[in-house]
Amino acid sequence: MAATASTTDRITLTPEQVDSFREHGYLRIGKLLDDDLVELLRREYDREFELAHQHGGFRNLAIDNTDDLDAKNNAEVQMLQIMQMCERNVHFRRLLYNDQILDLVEPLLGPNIQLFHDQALYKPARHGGPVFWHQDNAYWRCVPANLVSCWMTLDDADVRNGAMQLLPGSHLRPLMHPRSASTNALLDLGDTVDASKAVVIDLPAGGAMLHHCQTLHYTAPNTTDRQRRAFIIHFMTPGTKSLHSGEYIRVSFTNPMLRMRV
Ligand SMILES: O=C(O)CCC(=O)C(=O)O
Repeated sequence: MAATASTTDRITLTPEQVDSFREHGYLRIGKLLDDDLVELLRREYDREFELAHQHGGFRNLAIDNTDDLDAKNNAEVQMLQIMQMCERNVHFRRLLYNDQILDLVEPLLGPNIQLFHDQALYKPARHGGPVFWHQDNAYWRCVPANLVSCWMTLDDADVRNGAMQLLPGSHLRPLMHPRSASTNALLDLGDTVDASKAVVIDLPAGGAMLHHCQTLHYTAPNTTDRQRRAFIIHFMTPGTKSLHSGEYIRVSFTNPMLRMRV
């Protein structure tokens, strides 16, 4: 089955790209997943969200955290999140171990790569909500703060349907984040961020970009007729500690080692 063949022609990071990531805190990769794989992942993604709409197991980040399924499903604005797709779907679990993706992450994170978590972030057509300006590590509180995320889109993404927007160089300084005024599910740095300096990363379906866990980023509401289905893998080095628990994040089914070279 061609769909399990994974990525397009092998992409390796050049030393200039690694330097650019270190300087700017992100890197646009471009087309990464081949069209057969994108088709397969779209079907599985839609199936998981359909099941989630019926039975729960997702959050609508546009509204306050709640288990009320009707409230989540019927909210006017929909910024939908399924955490750990890898625990419910083998195709997304397989993607965690994709050598091409790990080869992109290794020069940035080192040879031993552990999963922090993955997530699907879905902005439906016409009423997809924003993800406000934030640094991921303001949510996570991990040390060392050197996690790397691979953000992939299953649809063409541009500024109008929720492409990633980032502030270059912002990963060098952690910031305190207030809760959003509109939803307690999100943090929001609001207009303390100079959004005029933002870079928009347009990507084709199957495209990818990498960002550091302190790089400021934002995605706009989706008011177009096109959906925007994103899947993100957050990678860390073994020995990362969560300041929420005060504990090292142990290797487990939920936090597997994805690559080990020792
Ligand atoms: O996909 C989005 O809309 C937001 C993504 C994001 O915040 C992240 O990847 O950390």
